[in-house]
Amino acid sequence: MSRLITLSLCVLATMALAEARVRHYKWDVKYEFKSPDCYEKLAITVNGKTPGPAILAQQGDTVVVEVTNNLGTENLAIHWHGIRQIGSPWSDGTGGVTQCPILPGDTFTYRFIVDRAGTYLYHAHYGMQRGAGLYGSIRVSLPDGMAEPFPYDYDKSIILSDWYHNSTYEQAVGLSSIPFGWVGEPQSLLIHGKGKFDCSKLAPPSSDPSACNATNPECSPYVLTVVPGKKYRLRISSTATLSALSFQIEGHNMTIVEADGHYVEPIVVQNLFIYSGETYSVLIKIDQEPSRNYWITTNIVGRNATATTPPGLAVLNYYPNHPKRVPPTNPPAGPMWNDVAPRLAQSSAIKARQGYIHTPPPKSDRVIVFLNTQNKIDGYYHWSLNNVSLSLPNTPYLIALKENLHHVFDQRPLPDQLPGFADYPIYRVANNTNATSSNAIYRLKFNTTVDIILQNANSMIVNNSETHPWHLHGHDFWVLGYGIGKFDPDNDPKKYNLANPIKKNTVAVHPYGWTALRFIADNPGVWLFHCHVESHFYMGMGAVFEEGVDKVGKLPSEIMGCGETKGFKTP
Ligand SMILES: *[C@@H]1O[C@H](CO)[C@@H](O)[C@H](O)[C@H]1NC(C)=O
Ligand SMILES: *[C@@H]1O[C@H](CO)[C@@H](O)[C@H](O)[C@H]1NC(C)=O
Ligand SMILES: *[C@@H]1O[C@H](CO)[C@@H](O)[C@H](O)[C@H]1NC(C)=O
Ligand SMILES: *[C@@H]1O[C@H](CO)[C@@H](O)[C@H](O)[C@H]1NC(C)=O
Ligand SMILES: *[C@@H]1O[C@H](CO)[C@@H](O)[C@H](O)[C@H]1NC(C)=O
Ligand SMILES: *[C@@H]1O[C@H](CO)[C@@H](O)[C@H](O)[C@H]1NC(C)=O
Ligand SMILES: *[C@@H]1O[C@H](CO)[C@@H](O)[C@H](O)[C@H]1NC(C)=O
Ligand SMILES: *[C@@H]1O[C@H](CO)[C@@H](O)[C@H](O)[C@H]1NC(C)=O
Ligand SMILES: *[C@@H]1O[C@H](CO)[C@@H](O)[C@H](O)[C@H]1NC(C)=O
Ligand SMILES: [Cu+2]
Repeated sequence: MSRLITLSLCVLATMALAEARVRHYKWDVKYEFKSPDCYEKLAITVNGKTPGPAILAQQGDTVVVEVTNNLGTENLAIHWHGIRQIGSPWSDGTGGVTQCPILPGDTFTYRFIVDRAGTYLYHAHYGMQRGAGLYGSIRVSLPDGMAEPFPYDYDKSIILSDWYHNSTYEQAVGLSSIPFGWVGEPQSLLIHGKGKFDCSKLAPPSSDPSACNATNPECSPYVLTVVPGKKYRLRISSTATLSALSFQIEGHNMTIVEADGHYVEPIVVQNLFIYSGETYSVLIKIDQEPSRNYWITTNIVGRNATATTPPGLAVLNYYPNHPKRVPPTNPPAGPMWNDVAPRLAQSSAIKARQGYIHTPPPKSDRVIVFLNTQNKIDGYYHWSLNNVSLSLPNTPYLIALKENLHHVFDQRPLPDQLPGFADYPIYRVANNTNATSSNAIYRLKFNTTVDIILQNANSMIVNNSETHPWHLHGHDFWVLGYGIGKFDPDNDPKKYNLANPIKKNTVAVHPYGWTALRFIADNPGVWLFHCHVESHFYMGMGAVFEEGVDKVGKLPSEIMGCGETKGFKTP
């Protein structure tokens, strides 16, 4: 159970005189031995759990989370994914960008307003910690008296993730070594923190039955008990470190109605494709033969994990059947992992719901084309945007910019387009794969409209281009369009959807494809924009945007204490 204390009730001076509450949480973050897929290893828990406790709040509430770092020897920062942090950019929880990390033994208080109803996430944002299990859901309900545009009887959250047996340290060391040590495919997929690894695959001593115990209740499958005849809203989200996923419920179609906190014009699907950092709500009707249970499955798409990672399995339990009763069928096979077309089609089909359309400005003030490439720097593998791989400075950008510490990062502007982009060969391994590393940032003119074109390319492996889910902090963006091939700056913008584009905070760029986004730089602060694949971001796949930092209020001294800000922290 989460320790939720409603601290105070206060009346907000809004026109409607709505009641806004403070939702106060106290979190103890530590390492514990856990067996989410039957294999015992260290996991980061929040109040003893992974996934951590759900944050439940109502639109307009203030969420206060007092985080104590009991990891012992490791720093910590927690990001509130999808919450824009309007007026509280120092609470974004991005280590190196908006705050110094929380030191072992310290307590840090995040305080922010959840200004829009919807489905969001939280997760660690320091090093590769998310992969150790620190994640959970944030569910923001509508104000009293307001109703969703779709009826349902029950509301449930399911978080999907992938799971590795190696520690995030073993992974990080491999990624930053010569020779390069790739993390490989995950050992398991977890549905709401539960998976099943085949212990018989292990050699001694790991095969010790106490270290991998198939009957450990911690790895019994996740069971969703449902009542026949009812309609369920399932809030599906992914915190996967690497895997792009598809999600299915045997015998049941799903109607997508929400994406990243925005209503979707309903579409019916059999496979929900979901990329790390995305959240969706789907509606399902409990209308099938009621005398049995059904499989809930998730599979890896976009990478060939057929020999390495079994599908994730959970059970849709039709009440009053026994929840442990195994469905009488084999789990249905997922979609073909290497078939990009249905994924691109689903991405393109997600549009804003009629009646809830917020149209984008018809034109942008600036267009940034980000060529996504895999590169080498001094023999080490990296990922880059326009040939620049992001490295974070010791002093977080928000503090450096607000306190005018100009020497702590490279002040030179970065290119809005790679010189020679038009001739760049996106379908093959580039001749010279060397890139540069930089901590320089993009400075956006406040309140201007910015377009981002994500351009995918071949990696350093022949005939390979990966799927990258891109996440923007501090904003939602409109998704204007997708395409396969090289973006054509003269003709492709004519095909943008300006009529009913969905707003999101995370979006995929498909293999060899491009994705066009638009947002308004109207949230004073410093915001990370990055690939949500944990290892890709670790290898530099990101950029930083500054906008209106002069309008940011006084920074709390609790975010200081590292780099050049050591003396700034008042005891
Ligand atoms: C774990 O990491 C080591 C290197 O640190 C590597 O040799 C091994 O293959 C990895 N294990 C798995 C299961 O990927
Ligand atoms: C495996 O887990 C079961 C259920 O908790 C327990 O009874 C059994 O003793 C465990 N086996 C070993 C070898 O630890
Ligand atoms: C799901 O949708 C497919 C395609 O539209 C349809 O053929 C099928 O009958 C539907 N299944 C159920 C259970 O409604
Ligand atoms: C995927 O991997 C499996 C097992 O390693 C292999 O047999 C298969 O050929 C691969 N598929 C493709 C399309 O490369
Ligand atoms: C790429 O980097 C490597 C290692 O730093 C260096 O040896 C090589 O000359 C570089 N190649 C080019 C074309 O600059
Ligand atoms: C890159 O390599 C390809 C194939 O080896 C060659 O055809 C092409 O001329 C090279 N391009 C440049 C710019 O060096
Ligand atoms: C990327 O940067 C490296 C190092 O500065 C340079 O040698 C290379 O030509 C650049 N590549 C492109 C495609 O601009
Ligand atoms: C932002 O720009 C819009 C449209 O140009 C304008 O209406 C609005 O007042 C501006 N807001 C701020 C804070 O400058
Ligand atoms: C890469 O793809 C091209 C075009 O489909 C094909 O001709 C070539 O043989 C492939 N190369 C490898 C190494 O698979
Ligand atoms: Cu990526």
